[in-house]
Amino acid sequence: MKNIAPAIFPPNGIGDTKPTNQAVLDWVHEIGKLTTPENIFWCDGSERENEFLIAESLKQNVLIKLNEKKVPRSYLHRSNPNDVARVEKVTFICTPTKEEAGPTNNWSEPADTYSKLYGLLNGAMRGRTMFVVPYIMGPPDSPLTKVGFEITDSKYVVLSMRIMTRMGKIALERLGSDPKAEWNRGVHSLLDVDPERRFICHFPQDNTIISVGSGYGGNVLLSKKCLALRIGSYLARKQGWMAEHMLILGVESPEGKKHYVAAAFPSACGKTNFAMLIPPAHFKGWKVTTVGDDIAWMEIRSGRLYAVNPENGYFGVVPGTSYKSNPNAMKSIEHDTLYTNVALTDDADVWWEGKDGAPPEHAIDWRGNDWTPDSKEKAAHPNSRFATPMRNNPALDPDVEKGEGVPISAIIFGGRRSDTVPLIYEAFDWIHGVYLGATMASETTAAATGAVGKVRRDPMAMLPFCGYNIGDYFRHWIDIGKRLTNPPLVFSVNWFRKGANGKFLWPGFGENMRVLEWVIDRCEQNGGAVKSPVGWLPTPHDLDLGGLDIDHTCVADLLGIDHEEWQKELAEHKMFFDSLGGVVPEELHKQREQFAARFAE
Ligand code: GTP
Ligand code: SPV
Ligand code: MN
Repeated sequence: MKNIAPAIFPPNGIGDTKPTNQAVLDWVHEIGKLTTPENIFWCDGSERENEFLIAESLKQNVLIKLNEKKVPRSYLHRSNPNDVARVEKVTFICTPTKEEAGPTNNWSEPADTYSKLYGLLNGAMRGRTMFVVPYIMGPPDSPLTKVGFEITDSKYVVLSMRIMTRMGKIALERLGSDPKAEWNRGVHSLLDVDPERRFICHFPQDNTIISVGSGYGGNVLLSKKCLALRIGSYLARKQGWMAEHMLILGVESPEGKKHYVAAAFPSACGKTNFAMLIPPAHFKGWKVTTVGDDIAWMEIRSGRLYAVNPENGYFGVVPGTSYKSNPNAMKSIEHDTLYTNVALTDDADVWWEGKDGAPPEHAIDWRGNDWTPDSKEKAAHPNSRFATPMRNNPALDPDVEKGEGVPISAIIFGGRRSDTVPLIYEAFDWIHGVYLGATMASETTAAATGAVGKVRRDPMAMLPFCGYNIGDYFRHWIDIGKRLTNPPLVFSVNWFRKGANGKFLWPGFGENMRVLEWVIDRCEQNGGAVKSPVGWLPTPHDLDLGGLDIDHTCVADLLGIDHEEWQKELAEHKMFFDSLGGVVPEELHKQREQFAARFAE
């Protein structure tokens, strides 16, 4: 196997912060014996360590230094062109029985899978450095916070984990020396980045993740989709909380009244953008702040849902990000940012499709080839990403570190739907809301490999991330509702409905404030709505469209319920439930019948 990640040799005082916990030491020893690295590098998260790793990464061309004036302390990484997104078909949930993984997950038998993966890992780090990355997910004083360790042979992973998690000493201190303490074991090796030898496997019953053969984002930053969502959702059900693919935002009215809202949109469907929304000029005095942009961990306190963001940074979609669409994201990624698969300009700046201003006359594209505006290929990969510390965000919510989390007033589900689904509507109650989440669908995006633009059901935006049987997951949502005396209101949104001309009907981005305001009005019990078969629907007068240049017919189309389209939609809900083979709770079947009956009225 070609050594694509040669060892590095730190000076004294770097890479030697060993944990005291014997269980961790034993596990690192075991993986070391298996993978036979040149040396072991124990990360502590310090500035000095980071500088050393960056310098070594520059030497090995893992990173390219960007223009210090234009994007200070920022770097570009190019992944292997065969390795640019999550790969769902090689992502496995390895529970003891297939039934526990359920109908929506790839399942493989744990013992067989361990032995297959150990076979692949055998000698895999020869000539490489094995990094041990301790991290925590969650604010330091939250009861939900989890400790994880990721072993990796990728410097890019270490540098990314430092941005995306609270990494280093903080985790060693939190774990302490109790060998029975709960912590997640993550093993990652690039191997030779061969798609044929790429597997992302989760063993929820062992709190273990093994990922091989990839160097890309959600496949290898094991804190994120693997721990915070797949293993997280499994633990959450067992322990009575929720791990969801949701952004969390705060919204404060001019009168100073503040609400928090969580929203589940599938990958590349607008979470980061919504979480960083800047209200248009018409909404003077309104303020939106970000708690999280991708993942929410929620628990019940005094009958309400409270949410924390387990992450410490944003791993966001780059293309389309501009001062027009998302100024807060632009400010966040102007410095101290690790870019992956964007284009490099001749003055060592970064460029992507949709960035402000004219395209450069010449650039190096994400593959490392010459690019000009006449090139047929895209300069930046559609799933190119930034990793940036959340503290770069000018709109970061002041309570982001609060251990108890923030109280959630509303939950929003939303997908990418060209037709059928209106801009916004509200569920009649919690169980109806669970049904909206369970049946949501979205056109697929570049965030995962495979076809783009195909409508698929993606319950609660968790299809690729639920670490156990989806039927039990629906049941968990229903049970949580029973424990809530003050449940959040539940809404459905669709920023992506298209008109007859094939163009988006809704301007989106900052203008989504108009929809958000209606959500807040509903939470305050003063927003107008009409009862429709799908749920509470605003009329055009209930939405504040002041100062927005949009025609009346567009608004009518955005809020329209087309009975024919909905007949088809309801038939697809049934097909989806049927395809799950009997795991769907009876309450949800009943919701579907009531849905259909309301249309028949
Ligand atoms: P993941 O990081 O993959 O989970 O994605 P995400 O859900 O955070 O999506 P993100 O906010 O990065 O947006 C993905 C794409 O959708 C980008 O190309 C955005 O420009 C586009 N987008 C986001 N919000 C809107 C919107 O309100 N309207 C339209 N038309 N496009 C949007
Ligand atoms: C997603 O696909 O939902 C992401 C990007 O947030 S990744 O971390 O690659 O999963
Ligand atoms: Mn995501």
